[in-house]
Amino acid sequence: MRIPFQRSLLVALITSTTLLQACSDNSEETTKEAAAPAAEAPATADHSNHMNTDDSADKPAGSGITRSSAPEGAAAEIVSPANGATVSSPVKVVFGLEGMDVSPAGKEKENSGHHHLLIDLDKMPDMNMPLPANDQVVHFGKGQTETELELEPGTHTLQLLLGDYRHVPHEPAVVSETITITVE
Ligand SMILES: [Cu+2]
Repeated sequence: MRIPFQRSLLVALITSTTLLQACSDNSEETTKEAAAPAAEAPATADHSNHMNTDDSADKPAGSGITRSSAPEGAAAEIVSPANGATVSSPVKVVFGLEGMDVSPAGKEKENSGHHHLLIDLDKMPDMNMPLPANDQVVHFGKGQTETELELEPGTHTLQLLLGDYRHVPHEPAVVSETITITVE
């Protein structure tokens, strides 16, 4: 009369381990392409192909991730340009990070992460999964601390969001304030 409870627990464990591995595989792929965010799209597509036996599990897999913890007082800041500045394109953006170290994606290291620049992004991405890579969420997975941005004339918002070695934001999220700049 014993219920095979342990077996179902085992299955659940194996399933979640497999999903986690799938996600870290993806992180490694994106790491290599980190300097060229556009190239990350195929990697993302690969990821879903990978998982096509289990598509419905995509979301639970994301929310099952344990976020790396950020130490108290950790802060990201856009050092330059200043909030409200009028600049010309290309815009040099300098990233600042306090209380943590910048380290490249793909390598696990405590209290560290790499920068992501959120450009004209209205809604924060899901913090419980690896950040997407697109024109508005730019990864600096090599551990870069500045960039040159081509921006159209007009006003733009910029914000930094730190991600861990898997491109997952920390808990609590290390984000800068949003700055608004005008490009001439
Ligand atoms: Cu990233």
